[in-house]
Amino acid sequence: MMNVEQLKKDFPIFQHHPELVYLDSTATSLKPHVVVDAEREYYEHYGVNVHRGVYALSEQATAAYEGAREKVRKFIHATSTKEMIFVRGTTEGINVVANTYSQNFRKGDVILLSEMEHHANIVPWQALVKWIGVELRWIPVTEQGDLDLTNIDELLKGVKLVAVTHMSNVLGVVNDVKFLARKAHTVGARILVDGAQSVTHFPVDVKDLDCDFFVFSGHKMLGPTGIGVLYVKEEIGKTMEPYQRGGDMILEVTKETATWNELPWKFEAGTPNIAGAIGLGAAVDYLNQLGMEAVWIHEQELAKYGREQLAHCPGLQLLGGNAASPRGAIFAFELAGIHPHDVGSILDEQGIAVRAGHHCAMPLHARFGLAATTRASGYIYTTHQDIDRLVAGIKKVQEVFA
Ligand code: C6P
Repeated sequence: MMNVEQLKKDFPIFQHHPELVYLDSTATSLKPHVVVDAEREYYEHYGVNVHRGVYALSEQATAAYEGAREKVRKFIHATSTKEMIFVRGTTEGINVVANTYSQNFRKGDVILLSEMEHHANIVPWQALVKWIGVELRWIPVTEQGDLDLTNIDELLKGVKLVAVTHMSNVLGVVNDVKFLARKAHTVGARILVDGAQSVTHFPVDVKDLDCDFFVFSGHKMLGPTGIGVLYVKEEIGKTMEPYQRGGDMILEVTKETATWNELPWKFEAGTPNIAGAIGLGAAVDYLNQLGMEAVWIHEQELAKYGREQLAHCPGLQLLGGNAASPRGAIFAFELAGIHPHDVGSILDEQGIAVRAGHHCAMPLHARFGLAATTRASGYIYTTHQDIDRLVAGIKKVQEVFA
């Protein structure tokens, strides 16, 4: 059982805003001291470049940067650090694949997405419709908020790549990507899993899932902004062209041509986000200390409690409230007759931070006939009292608009 009140002391933001009810962790998580300290220590004690210098400080920076890579490798159970490419975040990770792996695609090839994708897992593929003439196909979402896999065999015909989210940033549902990976592989397709929300909330084993690509962002899992990971199975990474070209990603350059460095550095052109990677490593250490199983138990309890409490709010409709899939503490809802932006503003006046809008998932909102919702989302530092404050805050909103 996690001691949330004790754990909150690790997060400096609560010292600056003791009354804050932070329910926007799906957008970004708060950062514990250890992450901020790890970045500061790098800049203050050994803040030099990696892979280049022959002096001790540079070796120290390189060891810390590559050490962070090893930590994230272990965290998602990848086989080798060659499969762990540091990128800016989920968005960049997906763009790398869309820009380079797409060299395998031909006109008429199909990419299978789902209706619950974040725009980051839609828009890069739409570019390939224009550039190559691929077709996008969609796994529907049921009224309850689950992926509708009834016709999955039909949907998979002609598919070269399945690109799906592991956990929806709106519905909070967890999709069975292991099943989808097996299905994709039976038709010779690859699968990319958007792990932006999953890796933060429960244990992930990319080998067990057998996904070909897995992407996530550091800032949603207690780490810094501007750092994330693209996991690519080594046999696939080897065949892919670099995404960007420049320093550090080369083996040899002549006036005419160049050859590429080994994996993963082939995909890391230029000076990387060294401090960010080290900060992410510290976030992984922190999460490991808590234990990801414990994080998920806390999250599911919070999800259950939140659903029960929100059910008492008259006129509140939870998106995907009856989904059968496992789910985390993400509550996107409509309040009858009140615009989500008004809900968000009045909650903010009460010290409750939520997100209002389409949450970068417009096709999903369109699926439910909505333009926007209010979204409250929790994480390891979220308490039942935070949920109670939200429910009281919603009542206040309704009083204002009565
Ligand atoms: N979702 C949200 O408020 P970046 O911005 O690259 O770190 O992550 C993009 C992304 C991709 N996939 C999923 C499932 C996501 O939830 C996100 C980020 C935030 O829901 C910010 S829009």
